[in-house]
Amino acid sequence: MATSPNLTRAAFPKDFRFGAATAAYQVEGHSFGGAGTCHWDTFAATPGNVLRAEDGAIACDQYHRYEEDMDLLKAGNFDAYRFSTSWSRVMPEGRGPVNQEGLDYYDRLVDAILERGLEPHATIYHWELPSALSDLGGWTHPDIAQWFGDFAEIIDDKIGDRLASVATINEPWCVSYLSHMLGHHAPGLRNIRAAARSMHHVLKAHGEAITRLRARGRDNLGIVINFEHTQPASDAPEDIAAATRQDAINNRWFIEAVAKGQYPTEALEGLEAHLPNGWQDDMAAISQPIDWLGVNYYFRQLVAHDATETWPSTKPVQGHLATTQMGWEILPDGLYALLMRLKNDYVGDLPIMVTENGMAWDDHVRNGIVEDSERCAYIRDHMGAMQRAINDGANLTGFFYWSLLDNYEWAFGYERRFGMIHVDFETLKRTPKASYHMLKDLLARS
Ligand code: IFM
Repeated sequence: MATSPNLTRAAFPKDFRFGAATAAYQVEGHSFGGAGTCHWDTFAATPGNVLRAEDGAIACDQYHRYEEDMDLLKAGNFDAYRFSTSWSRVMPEGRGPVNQEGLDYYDRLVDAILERGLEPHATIYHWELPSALSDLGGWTHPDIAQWFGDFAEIIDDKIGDRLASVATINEPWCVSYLSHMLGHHAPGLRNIRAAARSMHHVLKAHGEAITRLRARGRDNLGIVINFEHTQPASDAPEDIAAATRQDAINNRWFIEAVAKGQYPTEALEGLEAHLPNGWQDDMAAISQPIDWLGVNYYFRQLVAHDATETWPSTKPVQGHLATTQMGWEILPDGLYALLMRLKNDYVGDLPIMVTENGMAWDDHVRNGIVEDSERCAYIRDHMGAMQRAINDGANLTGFFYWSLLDNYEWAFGYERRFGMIHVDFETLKRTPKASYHMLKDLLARS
């Protein structure tokens, strides 16, 4: 793999935007501003689900400190901020009454972004499903696409006229399969029927939101999908087949639905029996045109066949590559391969933004400094992969580092630090890390 030590802004197209990303529940502080409870509150309160049973009640307190955070972003020479809007903050019951205080927060946040000459990029749903909807079955409920469409319109009414881009959903695989089949995220189910339904309903919700926002004249609409670089753990035919199944479920299911209006055969073989009746009728709305695609990429995953498991009978295998604090194997070439695969097999010249890429590390502040050289190398190498993809014809228009701040890393609580800015979770003091300073230098305009 070629390393890219000397990349600067000038090595990217003129209009390429560099930003940093966060998500509402991970940074805002869910106990502030009249937010209702969400399924992450209840999931975290269940012993064993989340490290130290931590939740998002305070998080980084961005609800009160967003001005300071936007100042840091601006001072770092970034162009854009990617944030999400919390469903349970805006609609504490999920449907019906709006919490005006919660909605007004996003108004202030967007103004603060714009006042600094930055672009606001919003994601409507990044995982805090209101408990009232979760209690009704959440993403398995047949009406959730309509509920989500209503929420999307409320967000659009308030801030839609000022957004550089809007993503409907963040990481539909995590919303559905990770949360309903593997049980790692809220609501913590391990049920193939719930998984299949949520995998379809989350896409149906995406389609519903696109239909409604398009009808309002919006032309900056997309979805953010996460991908891994899936490889077989060996040359054995059963491991190759297992990797193909995992690729179909984790990588192809969502992009194939959005780009082609179909689901991959290798995934349907296990899931079709559990999809809602008439699912085929939804595929046209799911695959209606979007204006851009968001790509989240972090790691390579080796996969082996596991005969002791029910379908899809796969198991993850640890490879030999260097890993992050998450145990994720680092492979920048996987990002290059993904961007070229998306161009060649799915979206052609549709604009793509890398909406998340970054790494967790056990960072510490020493004498006021956080030396995160591993993260600096990770960022440079992944930027190098992006640049090579652009040179080879990928229409990549932006990159958002995940994350602006250390924050609530879901089932891992506050232990896993992805930020380019360190957060002391006792005092909430922000300390820019070496990676922030590296990016600041690299992004300085000459
Ligand atoms: O923190 C998450 C984020 O919420 C979604 N994408 C992956 C990140 C790191 O795990």
